Amino acid sequence: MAWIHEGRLDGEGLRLAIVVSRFNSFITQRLLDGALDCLERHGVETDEISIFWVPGAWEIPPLAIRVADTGEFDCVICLGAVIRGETPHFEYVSSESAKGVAQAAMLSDVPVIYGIITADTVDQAVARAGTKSGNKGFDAAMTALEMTSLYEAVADMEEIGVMAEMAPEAAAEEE
Ligand code: INI
Repeated sequence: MAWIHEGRLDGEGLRLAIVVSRFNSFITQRLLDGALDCLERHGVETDEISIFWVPGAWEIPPLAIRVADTGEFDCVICLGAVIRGETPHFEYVSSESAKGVAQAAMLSDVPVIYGIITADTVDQAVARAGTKSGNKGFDAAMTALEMTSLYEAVADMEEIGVMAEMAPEAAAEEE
């Protein structure tokens, strides 16, 4: 039979960071509210959550990786809103912020979650920030809980594996 590994949605005892951008804050504030609602409903203590405001989505990845590297947090959630305008600026900001968060996630020891909305219109962005299409901040926070628990499960496996190599009796006790 296969071993199934699934993340738990239990935030008790977790310390979380949220990096959120001020640009389009009428949307990002709603994403932040959704994320906080999710975390608090799942047992994360309010004073275990740190919020870092940055100017725009472009600035999210460089700060997110630094926050992750402090070792102070179990997970970093990135929230932003990039809305298409009349110029190609949208393409640069949306693709670089997505690539940057992906890179931060690959390089960090803790999960770095992508909760940046990219929308063609303000209506589309509003729909994803707590109206017709749910709240992408809430969704990002759910993903954060799930991934944090999976990272912990894998770290526990690695620890038991290392112990097994060093002292088989100690590993057996741990299990
Ligand atoms: N930043 C956003 O977060 N969303 C946008 O829609 C946006 N647009 O379209 O310009 C945006 N630009 C600012 C950018 O993120 C940087 O803050 C700025 O270029 C300074 O580095």
